Amino acid sequence: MTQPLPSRIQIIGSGAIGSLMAANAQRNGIPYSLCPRDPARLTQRLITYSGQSILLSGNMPVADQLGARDILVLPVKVHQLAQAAKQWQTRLSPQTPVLLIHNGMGGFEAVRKELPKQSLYLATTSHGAIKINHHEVKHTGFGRTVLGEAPDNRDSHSGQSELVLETLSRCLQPVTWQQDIMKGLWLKLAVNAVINPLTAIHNVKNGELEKANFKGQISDICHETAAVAQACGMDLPPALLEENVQQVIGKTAANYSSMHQDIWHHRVTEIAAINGYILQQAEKKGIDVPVNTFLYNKVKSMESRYS
Ligand code: KPL
Repeated sequence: MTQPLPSRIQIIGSGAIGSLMAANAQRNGIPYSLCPRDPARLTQRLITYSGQSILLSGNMPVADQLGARDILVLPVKVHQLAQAAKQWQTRLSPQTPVLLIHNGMGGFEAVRKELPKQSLYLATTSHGAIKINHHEVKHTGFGRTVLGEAPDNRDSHSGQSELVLETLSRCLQPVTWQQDIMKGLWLKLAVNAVINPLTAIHNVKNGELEKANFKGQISDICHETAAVAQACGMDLPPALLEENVQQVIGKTAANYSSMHQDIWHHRVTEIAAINGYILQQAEKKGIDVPVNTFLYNKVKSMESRYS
């Protein structure tokens, strides 16, 4: 049986993960369009994980309107999502699936306000990619991706989930479908709550966190995050979070995390959607999270030096 493929994927922005998806779409014959906020920053080349160079020669003009067989992909930071969704509100057919892929939490709630009836799909990935200059992206870490449907999707249109799964499996493989995607997002939240602020604050690659001096702090962050997750109805024991964090550290040892890169390039980080989200939920549930609070404040003060 032939698998369904989209007529096009419209990717918003021209960041590292969106560009990686575009290059893989091109390799697999899926029409795509990258849509940078600043046209002077359009990614034109990807250096693959094995060191090959791929010119993004197939980039199509930005779509005026998207149909049932197209997919809108929003690989942007949580704080940029509401505006991006607003811009596309009137350009989507009721059947166009919208795929969100970002670090941290709070993204789908922001998009849902703008697109109340659209079918939303949520994904998280541990692939590492870096924008090395305005026009080039390097795939630095071969990770994995999990995908699922937003918990409040109304009736999904027939074939939509298959279409999104098949497409993402070609653009960000390997992809696992997760029935309870919120659990997958919490697991990734714990990974980002550890790796991102610690690497940014200490100005180190992910692999440096394997050293013994970080062990206690990593364990504390996982215990705090597990307590908050539990209070939010997610059964994720601290030992499971810790094991998963250590695995990702090992697999991405040679990478600089996205928060390290954001601080380095004086960009707004995702701290609000990562440790900030944990703080928010902890406050609602009356849980103390001193280590997450310290990391949040520290990264905020680093950001405030340039923003
Ligand atoms: O998601 C990441 C990030 O840098 O944002 C990890 C998995 C930590 C890889 O660096």
